[in-house]
Amino acid sequence: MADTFSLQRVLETFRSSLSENKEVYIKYYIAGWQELVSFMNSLGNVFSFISKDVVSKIQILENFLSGENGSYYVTIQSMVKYELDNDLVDLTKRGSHPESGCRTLLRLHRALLWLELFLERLRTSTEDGKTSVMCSDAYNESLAQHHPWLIRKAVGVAFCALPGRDTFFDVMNAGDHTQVVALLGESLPLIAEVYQITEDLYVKNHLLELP
Ligand code: 1PW
Repeated sequence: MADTFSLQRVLETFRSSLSENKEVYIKYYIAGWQELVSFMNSLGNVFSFISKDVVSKIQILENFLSGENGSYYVTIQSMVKYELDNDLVDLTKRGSHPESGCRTLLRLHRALLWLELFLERLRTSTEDGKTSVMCSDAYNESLAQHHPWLIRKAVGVAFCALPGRDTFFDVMNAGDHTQVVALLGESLPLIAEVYQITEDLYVKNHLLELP
């Protein structure tokens, strides 16, 4: 995978993650996150503690996918069924399965909502829009509720160090600003669809509060 970020590739991976019958392929879901990690890394060192956690979550899921039970981890749907049917998920407190696929993916799923809200703000922002404000508003509306005080503080500090809107658009590597906005308009419904499918699945199986 190239280490220069490209918004186009994020779009492509999320598009590939949806199967014909609307299941979500874990392989592409984590490939999408991999792209986002390379994006965070290009924003500078303040983001490394954030990307480190995402990288370790990606790694856990990759290990399941390439492990002996990998065939059960092809889609989020098959993973949820397999782990629940075989009691592989700590449902109320962390115990013998502290790093189940279900709880690991839930962390990325929550973060995906943040990303969706943030990119939507970026897409509709005006020239004087502040990325740090867009980022923290999106964060407060989503992921922050799941983070303890200390993490919220650290994340807030990282946001303050975000580059401005122009740099952001450049780093996305998708042409001039109008083209970036158009591509965001194309990507967001896809990201939102993947998010919603996962959300519905987790609601149905009572998995939204996994410890
Ligand atoms: C500029 C756009 C970047 C969008 C990327 C969004 C990624 C957000 C990840 C925030 C991670 C903060 C530090 C880690 C916190 C973990 O404790 C937490 N992980 C996540 C992904 O929220 C919860 O994982 P845990 O501790 O229950 O294993």
